[in-house]
Amino acid sequence: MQELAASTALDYDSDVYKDAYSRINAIVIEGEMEAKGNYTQLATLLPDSAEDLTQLAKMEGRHMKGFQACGKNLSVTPDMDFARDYFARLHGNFQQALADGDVVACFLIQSLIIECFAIAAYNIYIPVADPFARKITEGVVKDEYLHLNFGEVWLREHFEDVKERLLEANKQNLPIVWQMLNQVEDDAAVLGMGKEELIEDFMVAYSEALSNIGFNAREIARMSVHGLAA
Ligand code: Y39
Ligand code: FE
Ligand code: FE
Ligand code: FE
Repeated sequence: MQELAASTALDYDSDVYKDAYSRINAIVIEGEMEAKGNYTQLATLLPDSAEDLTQLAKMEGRHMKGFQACGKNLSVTPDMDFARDYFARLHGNFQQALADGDVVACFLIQSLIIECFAIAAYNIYIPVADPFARKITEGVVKDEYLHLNFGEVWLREHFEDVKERLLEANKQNLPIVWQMLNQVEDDAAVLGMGKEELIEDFMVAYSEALSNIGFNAREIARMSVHGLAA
């Protein structure tokens, strides 16, 4: 019921809403575009999974187009310069991992951290989205669970070999997500998305993923605490 109250109170046509949307929509478009690039590049490191990864990349490209349509539908111009800066650190870390041939860090950054961020953001957005964007986002979030699952399966299959590297990469990248969340807290609130709900949804998805990969409860707690050091 809370969602209903929030969504009826939102004025999708107001300048305040559109201004916040110009940044959040841009972040999502940029994120989808980078996700497409990340899976395409990851395919070059993993010939055995190249076909699957190329399929994921195609899905990300479709997501990007869907969210571009959401902005157009509200007559909003996405602030892509803001969005590029927003993703710069994760982008840099992914590119570094790629250059190092560090598949584990690549998976952690894209398939665990970024996918969980997307899942949290889209789940929290759906109940407060305009009807056009809601339909698009409902379709997209289903795909994001598949992407997260792909990373989980790969990492689980190599768990003993990748465990230490995952711990390090988590420590390096999880704090960045919290900083990113803090950065758009006010814009998200204008769209009816609460920061605490976002954090909760992220942590549920992220800890479930870590558990599926093979970490125990204490390890997951320790990894989560590193995120709080933001
Ligand atoms: O795998 C994917 O499709 C991920 C790229 C997309 C990330 C989207 C990030 C959304 C953050 C929105 C922040 C709202 C508070
Ligand atoms: Fe409710
Ligand atoms: Fe996506
Ligand atoms: Fe994805």
